Amino acid sequence: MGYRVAVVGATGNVGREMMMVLAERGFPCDEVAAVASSRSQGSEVEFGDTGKMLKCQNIEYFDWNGWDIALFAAGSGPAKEYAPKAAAAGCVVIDNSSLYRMDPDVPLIVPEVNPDAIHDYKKRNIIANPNCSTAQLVVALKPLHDAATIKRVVVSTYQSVSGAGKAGMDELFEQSRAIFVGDTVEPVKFTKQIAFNVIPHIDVFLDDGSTKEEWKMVVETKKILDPKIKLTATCVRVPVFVGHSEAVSIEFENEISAEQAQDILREAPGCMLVDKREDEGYITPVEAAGDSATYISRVREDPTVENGLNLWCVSDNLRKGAALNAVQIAELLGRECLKKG
Ligand code: 11C
Repeated sequence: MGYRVAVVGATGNVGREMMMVLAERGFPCDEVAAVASSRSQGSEVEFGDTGKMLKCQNIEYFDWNGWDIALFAAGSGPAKEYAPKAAAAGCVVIDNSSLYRMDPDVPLIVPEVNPDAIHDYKKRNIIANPNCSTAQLVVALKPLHDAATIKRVVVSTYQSVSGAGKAGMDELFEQSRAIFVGDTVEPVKFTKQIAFNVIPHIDVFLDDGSTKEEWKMVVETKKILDPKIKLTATCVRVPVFVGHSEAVSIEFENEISAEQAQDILREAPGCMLVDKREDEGYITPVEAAGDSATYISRVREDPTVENGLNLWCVSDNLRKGAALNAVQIAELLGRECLKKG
């Protein structure tokens, strides 16, 4: 016996990827519903590569009773309106928006890092999925924190346009084409030209001069991994379609060599170490896209601080950063809390 699973926001980048990951991993589904806004009602989405087409159901009239799990990838607005309704009907919500992440009654989970937090789902029947740039970072940090206790992290991100949805991907494509044919380029989704450019601005500015994306990396890392870790981030949008990259500098309490860190990361859950000091001995977003791993490369000692390491971390933001992590949470929930059969 399996679960009845609803994917909310089924026509978006992340919703489609959720369908793909559920099918690919053989998640035990008795039934899957594609749920979307009234705009998508009647359109069809494929359940992974199975050929099975699902007709989108209008979220306004969706009856949550009898559904076990809802994977929400519809943004904060629908999460605010519909997640409490689903939760009240007994359907456990795993929400990909930022809305509930810092709610003390909602666990924020990366299964490789803080699986024990799953039991807190009962407080609201809602579980939060972290921001994509946080998810891959904590997968890389966790085993190193266990080994040598992280004091401080400085991270610079190189985030792909798919983080801004399909409109972001279309804008990169259209602008690149326009520049080649000599047309004018007008930014719409992004604040400046993204083709052949980089933009140090993701999400809104906060009073202290940081952006909300940078703030999310700080507070989410503390909630998932350890509130004692100090972290500072600079988040940058780059003209890459899929795959977020991060340059990470870490200061530890205790001594740890680059070689020890490589040995630890080679065995760590969710991590894939590709670290040869030669041409092509590292991973770029083009290789990480479509894959589940958090790739780590360029591990080296940082001689400018005591017990410091630098590394490069790349992952598919639509998978580990969103859909895959949500499905892994559903798997964990099934194993630990909602056993069937
Ligand atoms: C981006 N990280 O790349 C964002 C997308 O809080 O879930 C995901 C935003 C979030 O633009």
